[in-house]
This record gives sequence, C-alpha cells and structure tokens, in this order.
Amino acid sequence: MQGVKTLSEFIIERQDDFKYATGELSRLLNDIVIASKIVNREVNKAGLAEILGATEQENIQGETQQKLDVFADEQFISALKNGGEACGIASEENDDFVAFTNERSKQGKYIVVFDPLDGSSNIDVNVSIGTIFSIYRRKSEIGQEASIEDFLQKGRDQVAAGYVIYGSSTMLVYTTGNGVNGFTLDPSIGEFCLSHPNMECPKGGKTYSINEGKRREFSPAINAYLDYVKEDDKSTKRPYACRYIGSMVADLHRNMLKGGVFIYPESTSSPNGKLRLLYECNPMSFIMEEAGGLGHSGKENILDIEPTSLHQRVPIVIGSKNMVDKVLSYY
Ligand code: AHM
Ligand code: MG
Repeated sequence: MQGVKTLSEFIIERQDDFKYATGELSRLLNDIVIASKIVNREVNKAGLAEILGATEQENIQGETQQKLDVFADEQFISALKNGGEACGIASEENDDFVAFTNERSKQGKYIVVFDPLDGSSNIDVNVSIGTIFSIYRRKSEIGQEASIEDFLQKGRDQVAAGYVIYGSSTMLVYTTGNGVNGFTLDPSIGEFCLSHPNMECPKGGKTYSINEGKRREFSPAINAYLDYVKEDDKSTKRPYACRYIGSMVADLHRNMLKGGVFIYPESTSSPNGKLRLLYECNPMSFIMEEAGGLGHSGKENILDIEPTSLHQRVPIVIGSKNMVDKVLSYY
C-alpha cells in the first residue's frame, strides 16, 4: 500500500518549483493551512455552537460569541501575523488593508489577500462554504510597512492561490503556477493528504451555475446564453443542468472536477456584478487557468485587470474553457 503524502510534505517537496524559493513561501502556505484547520474545526461545530449559545450569547470565558466569518478573519490574520512571512493582509472583512507593524513581519516578502469565509449565508443552513486566498510578492521596500501598491496588483502577478472547501469532507486546493493539486483533510490525523494530484478542469461540461432568479436584470447576451443552455440538442448534451449552491468555492470546485461554467454577471442593479476581484475572482481565475480553464469578465481575462481599489467588484464567467468561450460568444 502506498503511504499518504501530507500537504506539508508536498509543499516542501515542491519548494524548488518556485522561482524565488527560499522556504518563506512554504512557511507562509503552512500558516494558511494551520488557520484553515482551526476554521474547519469551528465550521464543523457551527450548528452546535448556536444551540449552546442560544440561551447565553457569551462563551465560557465571558467573551461574546462571534460570527463565524469574523472568527475566520481573525484566525487568518493572527496566523499570518505570527508567521512573519507576510508584511500585510487585505480581506473581505476589513475596510482597509492591515500592515503588520512588528519587525519580523516588516521583513516579510509577501502579502496575502483572502476571503475568510465565502458563501457565508450558507453557514446557518449547513451548506458548503469556503476560504479563498491569494499571495503576491510585495512591491514596497522590504523593512517598511506594507502599502496600498502591494495589494493593487494584477491577478497575473499572483505567486500562489488556493481555496479551502468545508464540505462533506474538507479540501484544500492550491497552485503556485505549476499545476493545481488538491488535498483532503483526514480528521483522524488532522492532516491534509494529497487526494487530487494535477487537477484538470474538463474543457466542456453540461452544468451551468448562475443565480437565474435575477434574469430580468441581466444583459441580452447573458439572456441569450440562458436560452441556449435550455435548448434540446443531444449532440451538445443540452439542455444543461443548472446547479447553483450560492457558494462560489463549492460551485467552482464541482465545475473543476466535472466541467461546467459559473457566471456572476453584471446586472441593472449591480453593474459590476457582486464578486470581488481581489478576494474571489483573481485567486479562482488563477487556479482555473492553471487547471486548463478560464476566468473572464466579459471584457477581458480576469487576471489582466489592473485593480483600482481593494474591494473592487467585477462580473465573472469562469470554468471549463469551451463553455466560457461559448458564453463570451454572445457578448
Ligand atoms: P460572500 O463573500 O458575502 O459570502 O458572497 C459571495 C457569495 C459567493 O460565494 C456566491 O457565489 C455568491 O455570493 C452568491 O450570491 P447571490 O446570492 O447573489 O447569488
Ligand atoms: Mg466572498
């Protein structure tokens, strides 16, 4: 029987694939892994915590119980701050970026941006949620505090990106630009183990994911595509199946394994869509592209967009390459 390969072993083994390899990126990834294990533990008992917290809002230490997304945010920030490899972070939960002021962190070469708990409206109903992260080399001088230019980098400049899906099992999927690998958490040993080496997104599929309830607000192009997916045509496996979890990580993870397209388009009430360029669209597009898929805004490749603000939103069409191309053909 072949032994398991843990994520920590894999990260060290692949360290040399990375052009700036000095071990810091490996340590940074390990900090993220530790935070995600802690978040996983809390996510798994979220329902229970609510039952226990129902009569009293304070926990045993007298601390007010926090919302899980705030808890997750704090876990990632403290793991990255204590790790000392990142000079700062930006997250969906914070209005501004956080520059770490301790001396060790100021020497850090990287910044991390993340969505600590994506799909958080699914927490209360026990449906899969996720964490998304993205790592860049800093632009500001080493030894100084992180500045805004460190965070407003194109997705193309990411050095690593990944997601964690807290589903029926917990998985971590990441890339450093040399393919995509997936690891499943074995709760009995508390380790992520390599379960999905060299993940490739199928070029085509028969699933589309979109919040179709908003159809009347979508452009004629998206509406034309939504007519197309419902037509009867055996040769192209239509009509397609619609699957929409409302958790980007879970929808994209399924499409990554089975093929499919995920669309969060512009609409009359949200001209830039809903999803954030830095925390959601860039990391997911980097992973998808590394797996042979594509992420596109309808105007340009997501990874080529020059960000202008931290919480910038962007419409997105992402997933199997041929399916994304088909959607774009209607624009
Ligand atoms: P969140 O970061 O506030 O959780 O929002 C992001 C989520 C995505 O995971 C999901 O694809 C989308 O919002 C669903 O939005 P909607 O309910 O508008 O379809
Ligand atoms: Mg989100």
